[in-house]
Amino acid sequence: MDKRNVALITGVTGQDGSYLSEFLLSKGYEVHGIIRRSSVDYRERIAHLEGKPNFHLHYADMGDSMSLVKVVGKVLPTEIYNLAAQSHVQVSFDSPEFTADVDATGVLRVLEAVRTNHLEKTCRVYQASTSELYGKVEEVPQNENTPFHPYSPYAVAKLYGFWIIKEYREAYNMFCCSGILFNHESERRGETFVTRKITLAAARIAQGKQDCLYLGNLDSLRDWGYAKDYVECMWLILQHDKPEDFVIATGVQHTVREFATLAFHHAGIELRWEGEGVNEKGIDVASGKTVVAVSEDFYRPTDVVNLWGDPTKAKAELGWNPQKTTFEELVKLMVENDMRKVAADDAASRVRTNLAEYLEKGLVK
Ligand code: NAP
Ligand code: F7E
Repeated sequence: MDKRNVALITGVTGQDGSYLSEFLLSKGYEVHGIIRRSSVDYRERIAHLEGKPNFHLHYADMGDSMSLVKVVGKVLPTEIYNLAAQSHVQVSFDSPEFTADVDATGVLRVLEAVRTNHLEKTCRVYQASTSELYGKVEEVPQNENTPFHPYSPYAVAKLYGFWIIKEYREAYNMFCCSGILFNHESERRGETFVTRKITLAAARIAQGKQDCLYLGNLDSLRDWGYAKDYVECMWLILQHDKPEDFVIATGVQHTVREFATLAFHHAGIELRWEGEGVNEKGIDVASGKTVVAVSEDFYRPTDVVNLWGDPTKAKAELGWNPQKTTFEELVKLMVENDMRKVAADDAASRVRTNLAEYLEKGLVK
């Protein structure tokens, strides 16, 4: 049995990769991450980790098998966390082929890199699966036995990832598992996902730097948790005595409208909702101004509207607490973070200002 604790994280620069790196370093792991070449050399979410003795980065790409085989052979990981993905559902409608290559075939490439290096017996693999597999839901709430009904190119690609992990577990007796994670958010969430888009806009509107926030489907229901709590579960899944798949969720559901109402409240703006569908508006009770409006630009060709996870198995078998950070605490911490960021108005936030203007005009989804 290999007693070393060496983790390889794909997607290390993402929201989850950055929290997972911190978590594994605190547990004494040697942590390796793969990065892809970018014209910008600043990796905001992991900048504070770069240069630490147990933290190492390697160039590779999920679309390039040889690069993955080489990194796995060099690092000889005892655990791989496959988090890399084109993770934006809306973008998967614009770039479906790229999404399939990275999110579906990419998983196969990681598994084959393990086999090519003969690490099947010593290296455990975690796959970042998703509640999007339930898609056009066939049951509410969703658990490990709920049938899948993927409803976007992203979800279809992730379904391949889920099944190829299961196949390699059975065919080659590998310890590989999927965490079926419901939406999880944080101060580090990408700025075009709905929660962060809302908290950033609420902070900007409260500070007079933006007039209105445009959103799509306000009725969409999500089970939102805190990313920092969820990365612990990824690790617990790989420490379990047998390789199994787990639903990771809070067990609590809210609409996009509820998230926005609470976020604006924490930014000091009380909202009143008027109208329906594309004509619905969120009005600032104090000023009477419309600060939230609906734009069809943010409607999806097919939208997943009723996600609600049942974390009973993770609670019972992994001892994980799904309510460590509540919905109310999550929204508050995200808004407080963005209030500080917007107020700082440094060079970095000026770049974000441009993005916020793009978001406001519906140019970036
Ligand atoms: P994220 O912030 O979008 O991060 C995605 C990561 O994947 C980034 O590090 C990105 O690198 C990397 N990546 C993308 N394409 C790549 C490629 N071709 N080669 C190498 N790296 C590539 O996503 P996240 O929110 O942390 O989510 C982590 C994983 O969990 C993803 O697989 C996502 O699909 C899945 N998931 C997320 C949620 C959620 O609510 N957050 C829920 C369920 C499942 P760059 O920085 O270079 O772009
Ligand atoms: O959308 C609605 C939108 O983009 C949530 C990824 O991490 O979680 C994430 O995917 C809901 C959808 O996340 C806007 O139509 C309304 O119904 O924040 P989102 P997502 O699509 O749920 C899953 C679990 C993953 O696996 C993914 O990687 O909000 N919505 N108005 C909007 N969404 C966006 N982005 N922007 C809007 O203006």
